[in-house]
Amino acid sequence: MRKSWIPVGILWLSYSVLMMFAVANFSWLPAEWSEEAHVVDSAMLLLQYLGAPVMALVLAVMTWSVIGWRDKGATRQDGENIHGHRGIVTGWLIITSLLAIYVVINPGFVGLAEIRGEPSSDHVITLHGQQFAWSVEYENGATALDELVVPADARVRYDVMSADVLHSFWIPAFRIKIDAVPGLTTQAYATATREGSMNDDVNLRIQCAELCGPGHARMALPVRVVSEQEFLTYIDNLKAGG
Ligand SMILES: [Cu+2]
Repeated sequence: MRKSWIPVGILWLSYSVLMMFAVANFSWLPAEWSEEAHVVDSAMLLLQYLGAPVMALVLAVMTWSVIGWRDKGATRQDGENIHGHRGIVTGWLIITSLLAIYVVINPGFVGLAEIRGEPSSDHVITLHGQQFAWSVEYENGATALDELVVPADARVRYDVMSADVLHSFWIPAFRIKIDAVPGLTTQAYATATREGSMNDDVNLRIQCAELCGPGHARMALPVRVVSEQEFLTYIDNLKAGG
């Protein structure tokens, strides 16, 4: 038994290296359209790096259970009892606790401070969620139901409200998400980095991210990022027309 930890160790190391190589070289994350997105993406990346050796250990033990610890048919009895090992248990607790505390602080607190620590904004846009649609209210009072238009290179504060049940305001391309809670106004910040629309990237949309009823999956609204000047013209026209 003791000797088989050598192949398990080799498998663990190999799987870890392989997985970390995959994390480093392949990105499964969608394109970033906001300044805040990199904070979330780098947190995701860090968690993948930290998770790789853990998953590798599980896979290594599983692989060796199939190959090395296979019951060759000689016995049909319970295996040897394994009793606790104080050193392993203590070490495991200390290491995992330290890791957990580390990720709570960074990227947890540090990332949150970077995304929403600075309460200033160039524009405020209010989003009203209700089963099963979003309506947009701009700072001049103009409202829209067909799309959300936001200025590029400007920090926008999104005030989010709900008229009925819990919803969640989420723009995947911006990597921002905040619950829409009846009776409360919740806030999120995002600074769009370039112009574009849902035709360029399907993630450039508001998507409800809190199961709110049968129409939940369709509770989406296209997002269009335009220049600041275009944005101001748009909301002026919207007000004049509406
Ligand atoms: Cu929903």
